[in-house]
Amino acid sequence: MDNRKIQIAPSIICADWGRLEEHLRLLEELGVDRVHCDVMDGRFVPNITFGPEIQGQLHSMTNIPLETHLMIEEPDRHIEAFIKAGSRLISVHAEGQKHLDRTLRLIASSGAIPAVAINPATPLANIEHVLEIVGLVLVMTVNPGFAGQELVPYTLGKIEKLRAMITARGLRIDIEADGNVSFEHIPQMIRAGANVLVVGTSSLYRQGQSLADRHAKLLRLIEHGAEMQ
Ligand code: S6P
Ligand code: MG
Repeated sequence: MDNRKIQIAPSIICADWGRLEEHLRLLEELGVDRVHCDVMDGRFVPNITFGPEIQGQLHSMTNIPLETHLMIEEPDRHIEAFIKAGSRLISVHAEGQKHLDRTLRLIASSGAIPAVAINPATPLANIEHVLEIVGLVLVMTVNPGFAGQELVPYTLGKIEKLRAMITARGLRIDIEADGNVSFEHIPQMIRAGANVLVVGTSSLYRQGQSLADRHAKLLRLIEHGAEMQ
C-alpha cells in the first residue's frame, strides 16, 4: 500500500447525544481527522438516523471535517443539502441508485469529495469503472444499518484486492473500513490496505477506560498495528 496517513473517523451515532458539544470538543482536542455521519432512511437500510438539519447543527458545534455516509434511496435528492450542512465528503452506495456515475459527478460538481460505498456481498467489479472519479472507497465490513455488529470476515480480503487494484492503476484513493473496526481487527484492516478507520462501539466508544485512553490505544495500534498479531 502507499504511505497514506491512517485516519480516525469516529462514528458520531455511537456518541452520547446528551453531551454532544462537549464530546465534539474532546474529539477536537484529541485531533481526530474526521467525523463520520451515518445517514439512514429506513428504506435502503432498516434503521433511521438523521437528516441535513441535524448534520448542520453538528457542523456548527465543531471544526472537525464532516463526512457523510448516505444509506438512503435516491441520494441525488439530498446531496446539495448535506454539502450545505458542512459535508466535505459524501459516500453513496453502489447499490443505492441506478446512475452511480451521475451521482458521483453531482457530488463533485456540488463541491464535496465523491466517495463510493459497497456492501459486503457486492463485488468489486461493480465499482471498478468509477475508481477514477472517487477520492475514497468505503468498504462495509458489516451489513449496513446498525452499530455493534460482527465483522463479515471475507471483507478483509476485499480490502486487500481493492488496494491492489488501486495501486495497479496508479491511483491515489483512500480506503475506509466501516463496521466492527475493533482493536482486534484494526491491525488486519491496516495490513489489508485500509487507511481510514470508522471507529464506533467496538473501539473508541467501547465501554471501560476513558475516551482519551481508548483514543491513545487506537494511536498505538495505528503506529505499531501492522507489526502486531
Ligand atoms: C453501519 C454504519 C457504521 C456504524 C459503525 C459503528 O451501518 O455505517 O458507520 O456506525 O460501524 O461502529 P461499530 O464499532 O459499532 O461497528
Ligand atoms: Mg458508516
